[in-house]
Amino acid sequence: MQRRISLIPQPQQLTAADGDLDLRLLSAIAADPELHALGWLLSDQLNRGTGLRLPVVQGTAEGPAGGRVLRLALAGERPADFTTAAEAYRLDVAPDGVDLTAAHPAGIARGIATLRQLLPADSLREAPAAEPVVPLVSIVDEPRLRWRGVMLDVARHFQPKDFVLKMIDRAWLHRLNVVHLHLTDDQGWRFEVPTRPRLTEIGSWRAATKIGHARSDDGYEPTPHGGFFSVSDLREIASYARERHVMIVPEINLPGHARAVLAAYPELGAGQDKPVCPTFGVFEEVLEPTQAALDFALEAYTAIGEVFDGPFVHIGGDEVPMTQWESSPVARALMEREGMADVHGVQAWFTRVFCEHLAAMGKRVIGWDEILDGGAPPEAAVQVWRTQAYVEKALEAGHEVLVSPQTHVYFDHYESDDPREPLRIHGLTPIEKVAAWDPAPPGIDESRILGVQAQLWSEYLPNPRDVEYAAFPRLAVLAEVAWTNVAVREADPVLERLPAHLERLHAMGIGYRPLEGPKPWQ
Ligand code: TNX
Repeated sequence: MQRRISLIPQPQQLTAADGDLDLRLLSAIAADPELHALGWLLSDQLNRGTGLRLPVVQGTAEGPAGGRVLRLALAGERPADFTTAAEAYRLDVAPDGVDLTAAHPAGIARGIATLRQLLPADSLREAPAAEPVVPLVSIVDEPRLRWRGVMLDVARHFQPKDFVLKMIDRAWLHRLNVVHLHLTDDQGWRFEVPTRPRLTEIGSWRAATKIGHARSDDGYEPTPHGGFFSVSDLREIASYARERHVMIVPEINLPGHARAVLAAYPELGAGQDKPVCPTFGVFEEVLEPTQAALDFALEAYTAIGEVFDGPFVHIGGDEVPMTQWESSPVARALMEREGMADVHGVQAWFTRVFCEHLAAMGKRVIGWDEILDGGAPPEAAVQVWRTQAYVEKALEAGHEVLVSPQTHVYFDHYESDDPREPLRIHGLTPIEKVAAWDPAPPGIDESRILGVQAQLWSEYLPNPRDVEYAAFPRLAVLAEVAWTNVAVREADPVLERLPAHLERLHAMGIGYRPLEGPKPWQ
């Protein structure tokens, strides 16, 4: 009988043979020069979890003299960055060594993640706790979708740099390739812009007022809150992610959800002075469509686009109330000058200028699906969180689409209707629903679907522990939905592989939600 190998995501093709390879029989990691950094990361991980020490040496076709090796090699014509082909890899574990080959370093990074899952779960600990033994397998793998992401909302509740780095590692282990940082919202501005000091002096802090979302009886105690990433923090996050071939997509959410900006620089808005929001919801304050507001926004996008060298910048654009613009003489004048059909044109004006500016920096824009309401340049990608109708609308208007429906991938929603579940904003997204989901069902042009992304909105997730509990294990299942073709998923359902995977999460110290039901610690 073939032995059971429980990887998540399931590789597209996996053949197992009888027997194991003990990595202690190897002499080195033999890597192409371009792969040395990844080689050392792998060497360090093996060392931490198993005590094994493998030096990284220059790879050759035969490997270094006198021994079996773990080979990391580039082969074939190099595909463009951010394509599924760039993340394809082949992994052979045989009695005479390990061979990991790919056409692009990103594929090697994905193969390393699979290799780490082939090791015993305890090898994912931070202290030597497992034997470095791997089953003999042959894997040929490539993701179904290009963008497989998770969003951290560090705006509603700030989450420290170390937690962001940990989530990058967890994304990597699950062969996710995007961590989207929601850096600004009504409740806080979370990164330093040296030319705009008030953003972090004022905009990153909020007072201890009662948090009352839609419900005022939610039991949440008022707490003061704050924090932000310095430029050095951002640089550290950027290089940590880059080494792991994980793309950071930074979001500066404008022109709505802007109360933290307006608390710092009230002259950019139309209303009276108001503090950084101590409550959650949708607020009517927006940027006024003035040159000063544009200058501010472009300065902020430039700053973030320079730190994160990935191809995308997220401009937000969700839930922008039109009320202030409807009564603003500045907005009225703009509408007349530009011949806008309605007030949604004002948002479209912001979107267009942001796109042009970021395009000049070599970036692509992505925005929430509300950017469709007034129209957006077709090269902007659209992250659809509302209904399937917006997927169709976006595709019809020529956009590529990141699918993130709140019905399936909002992991800030309840996991069951058990009254012992920790307090959540609303919604119900059990893990079975995630596992059964096809993000690009037949009839949709899959080539225009960028991918899928889970959201961890943090109104009700005040610290990393809460975020972890909400994220896992649903995020592991989502990683499979994003990576693995439907037929392969159906042949070996992910929920049956999940119990073995939970041992990995446990070894990594992740406070995940147990499958049998909530065990809130509060
Ligand atoms: C809607 S999704 C929002 C967020 C909230 C979230 C809560 C989106 C683009 N906007 O501002 O945090 O719902 O689930």
